Amino acid sequence: MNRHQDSTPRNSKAAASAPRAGRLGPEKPEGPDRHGDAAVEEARPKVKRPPMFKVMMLNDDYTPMDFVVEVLETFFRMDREQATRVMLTVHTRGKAVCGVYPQDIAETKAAQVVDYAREHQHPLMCQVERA
Ligand code: TYC
Repeated sequence: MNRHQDSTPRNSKAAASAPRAGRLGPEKPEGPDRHGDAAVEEARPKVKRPPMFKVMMLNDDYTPMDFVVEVLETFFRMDREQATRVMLTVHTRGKAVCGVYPQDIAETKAAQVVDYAREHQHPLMCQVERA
């Protein structure tokens, strides 16, 4: 029998709460985390959020404003208004954050933007910085 034919629910509530004899002996009915007289600590799940990275867009004197707006809409899922605001921030202040992502996604986005700009002969640049 393969696992698709097996009708036993593997992660069902019933299976999860069924009494079972573990390393510390069978559960006694005196409370959810007590095994006899031993207080047992809940295992803490070892999950951490990944470090985040900002994709920054840099100003230059040559890339057309409407091209930058199109890039922000396409690669960073901004609407026209948001994209225009971010483009103008880059234009006036030199750089601005386009998005914050885990490192591999931030680096892929930055590379995609630069490749796309080069395909259109624009010098637009992005940087990735630890958030
Ligand atoms: N400074 C550019 C211009 O005047 C516009 C521009 C905005 C370029 C943002 C790059 O990341 C940029 N055409």
